[in-house]
Amino acid sequence: MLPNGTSVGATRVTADPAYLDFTIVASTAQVQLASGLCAATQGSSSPVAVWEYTDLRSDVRGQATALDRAPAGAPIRYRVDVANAGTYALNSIAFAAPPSWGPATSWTCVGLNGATCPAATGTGNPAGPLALPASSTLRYEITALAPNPIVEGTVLARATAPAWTVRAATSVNDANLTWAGRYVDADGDGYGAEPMVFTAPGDDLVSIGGDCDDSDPTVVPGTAACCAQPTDCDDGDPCTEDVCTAGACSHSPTCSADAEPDAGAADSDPGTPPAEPTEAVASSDGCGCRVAGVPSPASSSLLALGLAGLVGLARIGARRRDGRP
Ligand SMILES: [Ca+2]
Ligand SMILES: [Ca+2]
Repeated sequence: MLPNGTSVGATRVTADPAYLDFTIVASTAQVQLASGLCAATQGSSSPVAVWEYTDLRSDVRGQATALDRAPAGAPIRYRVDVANAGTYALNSIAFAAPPSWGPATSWTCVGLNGATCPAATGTGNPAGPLALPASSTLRYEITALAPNPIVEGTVLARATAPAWTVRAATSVNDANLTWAGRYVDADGDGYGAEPMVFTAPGDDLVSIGGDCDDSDPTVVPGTAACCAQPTDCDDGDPCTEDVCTAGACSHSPTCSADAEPDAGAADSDPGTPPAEPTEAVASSDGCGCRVAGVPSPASSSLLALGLAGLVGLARIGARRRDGRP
């Protein structure tokens, strides 16, 4: 509160560093620097020539933290704290923290230690200018969608004090977050679980996926328990086809074994003979198919040999009945 007849003027001097030049007109005045030191007193009505000035030191610090990992296209969150760690209240703090891969979708803001958010919530990228009392913090929690398909990305959170302040060495204008596509490897076998996630760096991340069981380090891609290709599924049976689908092996006969036709079922086309069932059979040269009830080529040959033998025996018997040797 100023007594009657007192006025205070301030002029910004654009030197390097810039400073504020105060002029005080008062019958009784005491000029006290923000540092707390008394600069001058005046007991008359003459203006106080204030030739001393103090640097307006600022110490704005930004910090960025990733909060989520998510597959392509899913929401992820990151937190950005903007703190005024200095001893003066500051306004006009420039602020932005946009994702490089696309705009944020929404944000929330909480004021800590006396700070007041410009708004509690918002859409898109949050932005300054911000006003912060000394030793206070604004905490933003920002939501964006992970890129789809996943690409590498960055978040540059930048909080900059007004240009007429002198930045303290402890100021942190820029806080960077880097994001990339990685797989989470929970069992430490070097292979991560699918799907790939968009994530900040972490010790449990790897660049190779495909782990069918990320709780068991003995299950890794390239084995029958976690196949990557059909050769991982070889069961040694030449009459089955080995298939790898989504990390799991299956084995199907190389010939389809259709069920016998239902005797009670009506034939929709009497002129068409019912399909003959087939089955897989092993042969010396691999695996083949034959129609059920019809001898395979191999068994037909054996039958022919057997019939030939029977004919030979009949002829021998006939000769004996004739008295011939
Ligand atoms: Ca693993
Ligand atoms: Ca595993």
